[in-house]
Amino acid sequence: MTTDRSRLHIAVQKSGRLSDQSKDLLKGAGLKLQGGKNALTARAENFPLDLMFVRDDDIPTFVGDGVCELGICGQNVLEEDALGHDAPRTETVAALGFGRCTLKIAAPENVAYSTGLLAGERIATSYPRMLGRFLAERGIAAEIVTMKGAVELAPRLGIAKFVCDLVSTGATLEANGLAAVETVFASEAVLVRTLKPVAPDLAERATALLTRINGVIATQESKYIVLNAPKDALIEIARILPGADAPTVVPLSGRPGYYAVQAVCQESVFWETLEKLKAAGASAILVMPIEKMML
Ligand code: PRT
Ligand code: ZN
Repeated sequence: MTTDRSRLHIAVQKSGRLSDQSKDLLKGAGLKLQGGKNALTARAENFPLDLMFVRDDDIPTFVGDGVCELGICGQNVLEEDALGHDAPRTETVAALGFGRCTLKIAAPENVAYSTGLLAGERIATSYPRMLGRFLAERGIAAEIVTMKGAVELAPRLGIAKFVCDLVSTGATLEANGLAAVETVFASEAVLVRTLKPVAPDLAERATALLTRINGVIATQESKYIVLNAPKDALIEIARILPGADAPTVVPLSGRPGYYAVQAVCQESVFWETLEKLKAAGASAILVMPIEKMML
């Protein structure tokens, strides 16, 4: 693949668990994407950015080598790659809040597990470097069996006694008679950028894109809250509002001693939060989504 050096390139997973949300994030940042379903690349019409669709395992290499200035992939894939290099090749610039999973060691359900049981056993995994580090840090000598996929089948096939695999719901482990016993690494999808030099104008565009993406991420969690409250409740209400800087407080006309409070909350607003606000004296509480935000 040759690349046009007058445009930015972002490596995203071609087809898999991160693909749709990666593209949605870029669309949410205002990019109009061209390119068919099976294309290897897609062009943003309204921004100097090309998407390159690759396997998730290749994304650290594409970004590390500087073929793509940016990339979206799981921290699990990045960490496994980083452990194979002497120096960092990519920099994480935003955690994206999707693709959450945990690399866990699992044992057959009928095993009364303790960490010491791993010693001398075989453990099947697609993440040999992270598992190796986990074992070395605990001084455990076990044999790592590297498998590309279907790791959960290893105990049944007699390949290994334990497995070390990604878990999200836990259904796969359960279906294979396995139970998680150790946590090796917690992961989510992240946006990374290359540590290779980037032309100043492209670096500037990358920073502009990052600002937009951070705005999208902030917007996903954030809510705009409006409520009415008596004067003596204002301090307590400001304390309860999650992740809000100084709220705007405006007197209500025709209701002496009462104020309208408006605030952007940058953390989740739960029903529990509303109940607390009500108990503190707030009424007519409205919670609204925020469409765009630039911090
Ligand atoms: O073709 P390509 O190489 O690009 O895709 P892939 O098949 O290697 O990756 P894919 O699409 O399965 O996962 C991409 C990324 O999603 C991973 O690198 C993780 O960062 C993230 N992710 C989040 C997961 C999971 N959750 C996950 N549950 N990746 C894999 N799994 C697998 C796991 O390996 C196990 O087989 O799902 C199964 C367990 O799921 P539960 O829900 O049964 O626990
Ligand atoms: Zn993969």
